[in-house]
Amino acid sequence: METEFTIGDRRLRLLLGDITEVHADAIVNAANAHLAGGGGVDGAIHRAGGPEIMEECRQIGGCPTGSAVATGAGRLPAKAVIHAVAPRWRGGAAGEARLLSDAYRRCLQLADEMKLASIAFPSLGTGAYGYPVAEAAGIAVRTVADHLASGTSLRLAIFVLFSSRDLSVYAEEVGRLGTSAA
Ligand code: AR6
Repeated sequence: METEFTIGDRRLRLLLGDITEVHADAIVNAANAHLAGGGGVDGAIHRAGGPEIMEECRQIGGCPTGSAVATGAGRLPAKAVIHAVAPRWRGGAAGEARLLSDAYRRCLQLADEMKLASIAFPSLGTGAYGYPVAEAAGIAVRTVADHLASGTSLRLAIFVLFSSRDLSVYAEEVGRLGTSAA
């Protein structure tokens, strides 16, 4: 299932599926600050991409919450994996919203620095880190849409959602932008 919207001459796509199977220049990982691997998206990306991604993560050593770092993509159909660290949900008064939007923004900046044309995001923070999906989706969609509207190398951003419920929550947030469905 797939829905696409246009923002100027850029595209924002919502997709139900497994991010490791998505073809995009950059695939974003929902990592932790130690870049140590784990479950969820992180486990899936390292399993599918092979050990060289973890080797690069070890050399980088870590990444602060609210930021992101790039590595190669191993066997994945991408040029880069961007490892983003979302905040753990602590009730909402611990700066979570800012840290989550910073994590998305850093991914987008890194993609621009690498002059990439497409990027695929999972729903950062809303699995093991417990960020409520309705709130996270609003931040994710607005941050990415703002970036697509502001002079970027990116032509396409994809949100890869892992459940139809998450997909409909993200679709509702995209609907609020007032963009046109393509
Ligand atoms: N493709 C797309 N989305 C997925 C996939 C997949 N293959 N697998 C899970 N999801 P999470 P977080 C969804 O827990 O909350 C790890 O252990 C999932 O259903 O992967 O940022 C790390 O090492 C959920 O909607 O990331 C960290 O320690 C979303 O992806 C910690 O979890 C994010 O869930 C990060 O937690």
